[in-house]
Amino acid sequence: MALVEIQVPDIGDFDEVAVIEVLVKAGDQIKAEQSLITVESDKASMEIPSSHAGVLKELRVSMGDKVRQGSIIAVVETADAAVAAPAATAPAAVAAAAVAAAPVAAPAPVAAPAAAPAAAGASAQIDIKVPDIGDFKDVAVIEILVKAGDTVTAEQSLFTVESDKASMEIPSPAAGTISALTIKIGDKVNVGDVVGQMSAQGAAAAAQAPVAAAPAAAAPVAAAPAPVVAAAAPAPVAAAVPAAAVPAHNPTVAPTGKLPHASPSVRKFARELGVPLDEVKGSGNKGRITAEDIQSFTKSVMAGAVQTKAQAAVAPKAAAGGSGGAGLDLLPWPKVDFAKFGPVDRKDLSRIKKISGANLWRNWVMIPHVTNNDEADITDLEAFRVSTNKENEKSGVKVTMLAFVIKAVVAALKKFPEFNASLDGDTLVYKQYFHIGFAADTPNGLVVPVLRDADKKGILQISQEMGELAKKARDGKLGAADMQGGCFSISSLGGIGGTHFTPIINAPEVAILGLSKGQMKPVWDGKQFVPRLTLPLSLSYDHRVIDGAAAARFNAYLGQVLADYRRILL
Ligand code: CAO
Repeated sequence: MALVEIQVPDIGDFDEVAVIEVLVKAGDQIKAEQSLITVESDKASMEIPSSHAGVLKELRVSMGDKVRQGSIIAVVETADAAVAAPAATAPAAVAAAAVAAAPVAAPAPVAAPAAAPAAAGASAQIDIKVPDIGDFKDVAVIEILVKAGDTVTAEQSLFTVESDKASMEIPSPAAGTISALTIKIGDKVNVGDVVGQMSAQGAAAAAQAPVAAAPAAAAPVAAAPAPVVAAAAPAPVAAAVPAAAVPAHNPTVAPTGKLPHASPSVRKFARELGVPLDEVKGSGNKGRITAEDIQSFTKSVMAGAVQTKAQAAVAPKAAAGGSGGAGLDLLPWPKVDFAKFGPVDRKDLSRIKKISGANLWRNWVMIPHVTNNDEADITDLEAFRVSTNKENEKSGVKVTMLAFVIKAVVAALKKFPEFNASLDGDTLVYKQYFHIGFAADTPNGLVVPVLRDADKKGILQISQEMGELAKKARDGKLGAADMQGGCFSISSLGGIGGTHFTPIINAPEVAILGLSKGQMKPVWDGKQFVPRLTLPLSLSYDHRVIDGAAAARFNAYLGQVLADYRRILL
């Protein structure tokens, strides 16, 4: 047994890189060369493998940490005491190091011209060769970004190769015109392979002569390709989705021109499942696509909730109207130069708005929403609330109608358990706990903290915890755990106004209650109109799970409980 510190290997010219994925946890049994973390600079992403097999005793980094060459990532207990070699020099580390070794702004051309050097200003036919790509052998071509006849600039990416640890784009050795590319997707290439020819423009072609003369091994490191740039790929990418990533039944989908942001292993995973990466929405840092995103995309496609573009393309078109209902078939978003019509100001959406926006959009598009509107007579409950607050004035805990509604919702969830459930494919998962989320308005946008075990708490405790969670939300201090595990959500706009609205379901929940402003209304009691305080209840439900009649019963029951709170005891 020996404890080995696993260090970040040589990652080339990158000073500090951010940890964007942690792929293992303490206690895991890991193999040599198994990827431990993924790091990313603004120009490259790479997985850092373990140099040793063993049990991961301690993880020294977490998401967002900045690491550099030599930083200790983890401590691994190996079976063999003799293997405690310095981790950074262990062979497994070399893979990542080799990939990262290229300075991104590599100025030197990467291919050796086959012909004699051309005079400056003239053009010359040169071979396009695979440059020094480190220790990799037989790397697969996964994307071809240009074609014969294309005019390219020096260093423009021509094609992408991928090993199991990294992806890299191979840049053009010079500015000029591509004469031929002799590779196809799936081909395996090695350093020095001639993969095409180009007519290089004068000075650039001439400038390559010295490189041609140099033996391959002596080629400057700077001539190596830049690792793949994920979201921020500067090079024009003509066909970002590897053809292999597009399902076989997808002959008509054109490349998107944007490289999906994902690590090599996730790309590989996507290809294995036939998932078109450019259709997957990334939930990771900077929109990065994770393995979980691939899994949920696959599940959604299998459940019929989502169609790939390929499926949409082959779906029959409706006789009238064009769309068969398969793809959304929408017009492009209007592009307007607003400044033409008056002065404007631009402000980026907040981080919370971006995240909640993406979630709201998905939920709105994927869930067939229906909203049932009803009203509850809360005259007596309001009187009780006011007197409770008077009695508890000194406690500092203010009870609002929302606390009563939370408790009443729990009673309704117990009576109608399918509202306390989530869809998992074709299965409904019934929860035996009652965690209620409530939408909180914050200066930075909407968040939904979750009040746990509402069934086990009284109104005062619910009010107090809700106040604490709402304060945490407004101060931007909610942690991920504060917002997870919800069964049902409530969006209360009652303190602001409105009569009814359609709240958007917070997936994977199946229903959400919207509260609008309680108003005095004349209500007919059989003999006369009497003033009653009525609370509007808007219940949006997932119609795949809940029938309209069940929703109407749930909302009516909720109204009855709020009208006479003693019903909770029945
Ligand atoms: N009808 C009439 N008055 C109401 C009411 C209702 N349904 N609900 C609350 N009120 C009153 C409260 O009694 C309180 O009155 P006083 O100031 O006179 O005591 C006032 O409105 C403010 O209440 P509150 O908002 O502080 O407390 P709350 O418990 O009702 O709500 C919270 C807490 C965090 C949910 C709320 O502050 C909030 O953020 N609401 C916005 C939620 C939101 O944005 N939803 C939209 C999501 S979809 O975009």
